[in-house]
Amino acid sequence: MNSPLTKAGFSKQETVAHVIANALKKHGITHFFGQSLPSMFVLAAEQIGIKQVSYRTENAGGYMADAYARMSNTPAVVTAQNGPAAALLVAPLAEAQKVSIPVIALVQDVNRDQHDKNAFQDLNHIAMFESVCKWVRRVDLATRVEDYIDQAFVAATSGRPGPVALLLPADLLQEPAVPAPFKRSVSLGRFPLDRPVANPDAMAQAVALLAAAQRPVIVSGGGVHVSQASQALTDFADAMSVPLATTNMGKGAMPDTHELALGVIANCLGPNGSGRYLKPFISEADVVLLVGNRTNQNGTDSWALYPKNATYIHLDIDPQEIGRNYEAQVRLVGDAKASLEAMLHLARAADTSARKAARKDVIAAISRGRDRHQSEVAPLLQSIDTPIRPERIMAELDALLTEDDTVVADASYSTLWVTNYLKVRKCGQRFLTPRGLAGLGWGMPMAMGARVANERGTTYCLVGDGGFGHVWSEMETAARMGIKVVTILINNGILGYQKHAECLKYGSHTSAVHFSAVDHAAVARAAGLNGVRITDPARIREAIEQAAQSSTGTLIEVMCSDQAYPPITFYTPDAQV
Ligand SMILES: Cc1ncc(C[n+]2csc(CCOP(=O)(O)OP(=O)(O)O)c2C)c(N)n1
Ligand SMILES: [Mg+2]
Repeated sequence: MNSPLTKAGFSKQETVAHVIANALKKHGITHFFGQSLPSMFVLAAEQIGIKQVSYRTENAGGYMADAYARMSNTPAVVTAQNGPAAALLVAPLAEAQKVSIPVIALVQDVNRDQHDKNAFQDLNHIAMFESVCKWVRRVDLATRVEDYIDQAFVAATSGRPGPVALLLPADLLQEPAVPAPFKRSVSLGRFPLDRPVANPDAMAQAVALLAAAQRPVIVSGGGVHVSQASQALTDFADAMSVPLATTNMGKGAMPDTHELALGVIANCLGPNGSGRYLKPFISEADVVLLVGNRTNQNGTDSWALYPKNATYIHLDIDPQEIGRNYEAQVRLVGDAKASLEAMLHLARAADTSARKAARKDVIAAISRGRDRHQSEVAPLLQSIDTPIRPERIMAELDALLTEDDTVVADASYSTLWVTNYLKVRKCGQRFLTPRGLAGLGWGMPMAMGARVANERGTTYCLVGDGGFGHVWSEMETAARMGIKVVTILINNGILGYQKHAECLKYGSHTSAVHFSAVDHAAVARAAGLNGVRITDPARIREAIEQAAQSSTGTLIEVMCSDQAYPPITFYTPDAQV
């Protein structure tokens, strides 16, 4: 029997799919995350040299795109089929929406004459995506394709960036291209697309308030990275002699070697927490400058950390975030980097003598707080216990970390080990965590997307065994696509956070929290990566070193204690839970 696949190689040219591919190229898109669909688009894109980074599940593809955008400060494109595949993009787009990351989802839709007829895999995609995207549209006319692509890029990258979805009917993609009435040639492939500066009077007021304050503090959130404002923020804090703390998402804004760096405070206030002895810098502040900070639950220790009587100055691109939980006396609506650069000029011209006079005491107090924490955790960092303590893993990783490295963590405890124990080496160093929604399993694909965006240094990823179970299949993708990530798996045999929280809150746990023994290192090897299992803490460092040197990705499975609790206030004795 003759094969039904009789057509010669892909020969179509100048279709609507080609117009889309060319528009992406114009916007600087060099990679997209996909799994062959919409086929016409992928064929056209590969034909003109845009690289498809494939995924095994759309979930993972969306997280790869998210991290790619976070690392490259360019919008990232993920593609998927209509129906079930589109539905799997909802979770990653929701994360991107929460953390203001421009992910552009190009999703196939059924043929234009098949809507509402129970066509195969038809769904009301617009309604489905609307709650997790900034902008959702379907393009129905060949003449309007470039208009819609540009609108998608502008929506994703301007103002408060965020995810968008553009639906592409399958039949439209095959139509011949028609010239658009107006030529479009400007590239929009970066974010923030525009950098509006805050009101000059408000900025002057902010600088004056900080200069005159007794105990001022700056707390930056993830918006600092979205705006690439780390250097501007560090320079401003330095010029004003104001200490700077970050949230989990803001980690990396200032090097920990800087004398005014407080590090992550709010989510590290429990036993052994790095923020414990530095907490008064926030809780007793008289003037607080919030920068790109959503004042969310984790970033405020459930809104218990911030002082009631302080004066709040709030800088954000989204006016709605300003004053959301803490009434702002000074509203600074603008791009963080551009506004902080302008504020730096004001700071240099201002009388900051009182701050300069106070600086010595401030840095002495910071250094005392840091030393006290270090001596408290030293036994854990050097622990020779087996099963192994996660803190020991973090100490070994921290000893090897360089300023070119990127660290990605999964949700659950992995995020907290990373934000509490790893030191920031340089301004703007990235510690990526899926902390918009803290969905499990998103770390490993995020590390892959981060690696595709930036191959400098080593890309480390810390995951728990529960979360990792969501995405084992992507190890094959990493091996096939040559994406090198050093993944450190904390195998504690349990859904740790889940089990511990249930025990703490209810005095018991459900039957779902214990796993049977899994040889993850063997799974990694079977999928084409290096896989090693570590049971002796003395072997962690050489395993990481070898993995960093290998040209292939590695899974280092560390057999860990199931009784290690990260340093959140939830685990403080007598905490109200
Ligand atoms: C997608 C998703 N499902 C469920 C949860 C709820 N949850 C939070 S932490 C956790 C346990 C995580 O276990 P593991 O990945 O092994 O990490 P560990 O806490 O043991 O280090 C669960 C089930 C979640 N955050 N996201
Ligand atoms: Mg676990």
